[in-house]
Amino acid sequence: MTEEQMILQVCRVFQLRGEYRSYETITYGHINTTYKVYFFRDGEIKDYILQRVNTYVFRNPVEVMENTIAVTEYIRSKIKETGVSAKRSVLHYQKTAAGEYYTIAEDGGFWRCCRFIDDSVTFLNAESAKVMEEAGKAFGEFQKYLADYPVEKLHIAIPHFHNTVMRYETFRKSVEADVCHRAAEVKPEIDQYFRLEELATKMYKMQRRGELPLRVTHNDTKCSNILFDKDSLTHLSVIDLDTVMPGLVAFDFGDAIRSGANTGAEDERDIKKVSVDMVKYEAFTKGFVGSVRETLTQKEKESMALGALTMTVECGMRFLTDYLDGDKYFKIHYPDQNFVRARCHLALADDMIGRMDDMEEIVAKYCRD
Ligand code: GN1
Ligand code: MG
Repeated sequence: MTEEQMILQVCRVFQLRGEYRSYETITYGHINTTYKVYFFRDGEIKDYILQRVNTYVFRNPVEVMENTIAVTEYIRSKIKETGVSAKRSVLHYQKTAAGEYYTIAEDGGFWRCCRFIDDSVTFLNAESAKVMEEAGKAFGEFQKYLADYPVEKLHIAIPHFHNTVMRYETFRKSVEADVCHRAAEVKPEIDQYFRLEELATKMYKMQRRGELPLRVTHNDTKCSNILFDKDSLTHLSVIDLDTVMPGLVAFDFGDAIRSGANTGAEDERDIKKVSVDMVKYEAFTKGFVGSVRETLTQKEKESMALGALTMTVECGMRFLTDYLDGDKYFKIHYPDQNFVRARCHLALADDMIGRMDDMEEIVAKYCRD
């Protein structure tokens, strides 16, 4: 069966009606495989997003879907309470004839499907400060909508996801096992990650001591996980709810800065191009902190900038771990991409360390306003 036949078969399981036109592959995500499919119905094009969930990463995809639907519906009802239409602010997942939000296809794949939100766009890198401020609002509001969500009802999609201490343990094991014989050639980078260990595990240890509260967080707050209106660039919906779990608010703040405020690409080879864009940093802070500041404790406010550094080191170290393991986790588009990503994150972390005082001051400013 060709890829296209497979896709069409899955579309039919999700009861998509009309005349199938075409599909395209969306290459933004590093984990799941995503397609956009076009149908023609009632005189117009209807488009949908079809995803094959990565079951190597998500060992229990049924639970991931339960979380996703529960959170989606919770947010939908919160938005409706405000009297605003939720049509373009939350995803609408398709059901199979059996009433399920997923199907296991002939290829053994775990598939899900949702409507494409009309006139929406997403960005790999926040293209402007305006987009970053909107991104901040999107994740801040997401946090607010879920503030009273019953945490105990959430499945833990990936245990220890942002447990930086555990991530270091895994990294250490991969360095020792060195299954692909790559450790020698990347020794300087390995050493640098170990030098950052104390600083990068500080936040997790604060949480363990009970100094920072667990909240319902998104945990993967890349700019590409937000849909924006293509004309006004205002935020519409937060997407990719696979990792919604209890977490620290600084994880969500921090990962957005790691991904959205880097002056270079996530896999920038020329590390001279890598630094924190402080205009974008401030724009995101304004949007995010502006939405959540009333709910934050003093310690949480103080942990935001450290969250950016923590997420940068942790994510970079995960890329390096995967490089050492033989690129099993993150999708790569060229052979040493995980290594390049890891080296880029070291440069970004280094720049953040130099700017920590300014980063903290900017958060403090928006906490006061
Ligand atoms: C992955 O699925 P995607 O591409 O949004 C990863 C995140 C990383 C990110 C780095 C489940 O996110 O944790 O921060 O890549 N997701 C998972 O770009 O591991
Ligand atoms: Mg994801």
